Amino acid sequence: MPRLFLVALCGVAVLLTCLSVAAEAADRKPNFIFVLSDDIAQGDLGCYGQKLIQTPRLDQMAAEGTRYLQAYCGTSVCAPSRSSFFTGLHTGHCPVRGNYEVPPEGQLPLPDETVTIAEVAKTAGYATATFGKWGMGYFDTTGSPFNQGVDHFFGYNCQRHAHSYFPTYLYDDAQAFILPGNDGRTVGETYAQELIQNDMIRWLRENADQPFLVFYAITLPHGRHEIDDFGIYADKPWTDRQKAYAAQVTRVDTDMGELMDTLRELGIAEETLIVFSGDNGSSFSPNSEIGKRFDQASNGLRGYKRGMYEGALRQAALSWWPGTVPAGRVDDQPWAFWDLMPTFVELSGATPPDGYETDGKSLVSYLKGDDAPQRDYFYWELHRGDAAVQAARFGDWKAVRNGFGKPIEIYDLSEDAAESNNLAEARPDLVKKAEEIFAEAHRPDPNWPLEGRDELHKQRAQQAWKIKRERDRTGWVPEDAIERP
Ligand SMILES: [Ca+2]
Repeated sequence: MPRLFLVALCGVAVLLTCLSVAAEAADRKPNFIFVLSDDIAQGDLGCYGQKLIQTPRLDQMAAEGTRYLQAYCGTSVCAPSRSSFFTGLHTGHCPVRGNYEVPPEGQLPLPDETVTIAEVAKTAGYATATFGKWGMGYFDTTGSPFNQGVDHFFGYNCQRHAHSYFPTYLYDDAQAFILPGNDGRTVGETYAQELIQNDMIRWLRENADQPFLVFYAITLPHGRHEIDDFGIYADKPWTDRQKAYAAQVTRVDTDMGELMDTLRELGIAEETLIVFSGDNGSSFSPNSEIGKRFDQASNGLRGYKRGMYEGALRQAALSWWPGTVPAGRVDDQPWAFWDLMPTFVELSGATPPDGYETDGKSLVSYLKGDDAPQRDYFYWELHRGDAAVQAARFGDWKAVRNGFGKPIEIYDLSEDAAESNNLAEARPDLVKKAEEIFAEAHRPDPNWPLEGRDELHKQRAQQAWKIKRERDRTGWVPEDAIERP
């Protein structure tokens, strides 16, 4: 009897230990890492059909997680696309709706009252960090990462500064430090992505024992196509630009591999959701030097970066969360960047401030294998130099207006994902519906007028040109820049 009693007691002890481990795991709020690879497109990755560029680790991420065919970016250029993720708003509501450069460096800052995913994360006790390209305001403005909920930042503040992969300086938090051997104009000695990736991995290791939110805005493979090593492409019969492009994409792949390996090594892979995505469609016309070589448009979608057709808006997107996100799922339902804020709110149990309203829907059950949430419509606008363009998707209908006052085009995505057959003439009812959506979704903002915008945009373009000329002429670096620590 005593022996049996002892066995029973041991059994209870084991059960209690298991329960307490399970409770600890369940209590721990999941980590969220959003990786935004600048200008990467579906057609760049092996798991979407790319044949020449090697992406084994992202293909592995897709096999261990879910790959999306209709994941939509915020809009089809950098600053507003990332702002849409950061605010949970579509670009009819978002305070940033185009690329808008301001002196001495950086982009139009997020206003003080903007509610960001990082601020929401802080209220739920998360550590927060951003790596790579910020683009939402310089450090002395309301759009500084440190005014918007970010604990730690490492990388470039300004999008134009991020055009160089061998810049003269980077930032560790708000402190600029000099990179010797780089002139910011061509290939130099220190590859910025190397430092950024290393700092990201270092920070993860230091923060692995608490829940964290990471926004990893990788600048690759955006132009200029500069890299320190062509790697496996060195002997290909391609132009140097093509080799550099392929090597950049493979570099993103290698770095994602290191990220997954690190999470596994730290024992937190099963508590960490990674969403990997491009910020806008491919930059390349199918007839360009890179577009022709790598055939990124093989998915049959129309358009590319800066446009409103599906090729500009649908991203390469993967989710990975071992044990929670189904492995090997390939999903053909639509969602968009502004869904990631409410998704994170649900995952973290955070409470956004009173009055905050997202345009998105939580994707939590969808990530786990259910259907995508239903909604009335998706909406995009983009203020380019030449026009303010708009698009909406309602059901399988897609509406595009390539500039205010221009005619609305209508496509049926269920039969015509390539948007080749404009149904506007045959379906005035759908044109009217699109007009109503455009009117409802666009909240007027003095920075982003749809009408009478030409003079404003001319001034902005002149300002950006002046900033660039001045920076090029003086080799501008921040006054307080220090030697690399
Ligand atoms: Ca971009």
